[in-house]
Amino acid sequence: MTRFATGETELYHLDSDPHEFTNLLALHSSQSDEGADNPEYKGVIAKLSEHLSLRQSEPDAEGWWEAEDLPHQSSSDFGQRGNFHYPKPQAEASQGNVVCADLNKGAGSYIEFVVDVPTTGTYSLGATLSLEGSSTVLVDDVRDDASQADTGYPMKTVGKIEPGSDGLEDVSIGTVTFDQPGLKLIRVVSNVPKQRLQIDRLQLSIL
Ligand SMILES: [Ca+2]
Repeated sequence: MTRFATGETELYHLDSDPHEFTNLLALHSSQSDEGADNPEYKGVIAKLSEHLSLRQSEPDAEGWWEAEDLPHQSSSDFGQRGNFHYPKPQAEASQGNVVCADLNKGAGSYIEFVVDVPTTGTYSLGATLSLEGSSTVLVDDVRDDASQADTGYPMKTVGKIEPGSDGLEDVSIGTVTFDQPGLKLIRVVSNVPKQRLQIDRLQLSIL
């Protein structure tokens, strides 16, 4: 089962459909406005929902979110397989963990995070991370639009970041103005064919 930050739920039978081609809830949606209400799957959805750890985190007093606590996904979740992301313990990291993303499906591969921004305004965006190649950071409101998951979807560019020292470092990415509160995507797009990105935390400070 997959539940998106926007609330949509998908269900796949991984034994018979390992590549997740057939969303069982969509298959039966003609019988019900809400696929998840289909009696055939209601029990399994209720059971799997108990295991979901997704929650919307709050930033600390200085506007830092731990990357590992935020909903995140890499471009591999949609279409081409070949990118991977996973939480990874790291002694020097804030809260002892980073999100590690192996972006190896070419330039345009990305890792993105969802943050809940309650206040409109202009913010400076920063991060603690390490990267192996040049990357561009984009933001957008979370929209109910499947094409938003596509590489090349038009989003606001906040800035470009370049590899520095070997370890984690604090980088200032740029400024961004949010005209409305709510869920925002922060997407880090690789500009090189292959690299490993490690993201410890993200910061939005209102200017
Ligand atoms: Ca962290």
